[in-house]
Amino acid sequence: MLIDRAKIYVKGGDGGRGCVSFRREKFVPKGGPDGGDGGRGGSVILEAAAGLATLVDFKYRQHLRAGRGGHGEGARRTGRSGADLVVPVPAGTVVRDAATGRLLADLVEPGQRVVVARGGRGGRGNARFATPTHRAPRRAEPGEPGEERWLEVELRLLADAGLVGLPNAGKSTLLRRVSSARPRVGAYPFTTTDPVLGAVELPDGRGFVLADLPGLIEGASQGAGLGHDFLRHIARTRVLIHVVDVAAGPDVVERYRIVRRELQRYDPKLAGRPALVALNKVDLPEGRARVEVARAALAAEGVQALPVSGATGEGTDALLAAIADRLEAARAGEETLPSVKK
Ligand SMILES: Nc1nc2c(ncn2[C@@H]2O[C@H](COP(=O)(O)OP(=O)(O)OP(=O)(O)O)[C@@H](O)[C@H]2O)c(=O)[nH]1
Ligand SMILES: [Mg+2]
Repeated sequence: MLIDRAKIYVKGGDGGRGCVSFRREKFVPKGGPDGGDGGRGGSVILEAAAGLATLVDFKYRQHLRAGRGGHGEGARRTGRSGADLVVPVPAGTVVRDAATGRLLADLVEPGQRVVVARGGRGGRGNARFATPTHRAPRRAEPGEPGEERWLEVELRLLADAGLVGLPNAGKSTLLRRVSSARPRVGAYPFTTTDPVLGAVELPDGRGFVLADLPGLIEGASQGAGLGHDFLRHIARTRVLIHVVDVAAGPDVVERYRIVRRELQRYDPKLAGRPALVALNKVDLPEGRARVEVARAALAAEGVQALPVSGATGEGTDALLAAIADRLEAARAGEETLPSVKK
């Protein structure tokens, strides 16, 4: 199961204590102060890493602490710096301060980093407090404590294209057909509860990541069905593929509209995202009979619809090529990923 949310505690290392010390050398009876500074504490850093797909590690490791700074020593020796703790997270991780909800980072590309808890500064040793009138200070500072806080981390899918549609429309069957992903298929609604990603490769060498998403029902934007949990995930897909079961009844276009309306209610920007309709289950005679009417009606609205069957594979090559074309066009027209919505 995809665990895509976690709450974690992070604490930077405390700074080391400054040292109180006086020089003691042969032939130098009254040595001056030579206590060194404490070392600084390490910071906790989250770094997006390729190859990670979930936040499940945080279930077992909820408290993350960086190393503390070493204490200062005599002969003006500064304490050792505490080690930073670099924690790999999947690309697509959004990081918030749990107390305020403030967005701290949106780690999109592998290698991107954010310091989530700074280490404390080391305290100054007594060597730093010497003045002409006060030559033998016995004063040194304690180290500064490291920053600490609770974070909320959330993983958003970074799929190129997402399969959306009512429950049972055949989204998972389609993903199984066109990729090596193995989402569960069932003859009942809400078989899919967590998104599943599949890598799709076309004969012409093009490829993209396709996400199978949980079914969406009327009222989803208000939380019905799997509601927001589902909708959060499509925030970043570049192209939406509406999977409509043409065999389920004559109101094919209406079934597409229900889903489109919910997407729009959730986030008006989604309505403007490139979309295609897959008229699915054309292997069934009652389905095939409705294809042309539905196609014409959608074409009149400027929506491209293609007949497919996830069960037999009919039409899937043309669908994948159409998705790849749309992706190319979308990529060319956008510099950065669509922004995040909470
Ligand atoms: N005849 C036929 N049946 C299909 C086709 N695609 C899916 N089915 C059947 O439709 C039912 C639902 O398929 P799923 O792929 O689980 O549908 P889904 O859209 O992923 O459903 P949820 O995860 O519940 O939203 C299953 O019984 C499938 O076997 C198709 O192209 N033709
Ligand atoms: Mg499914």
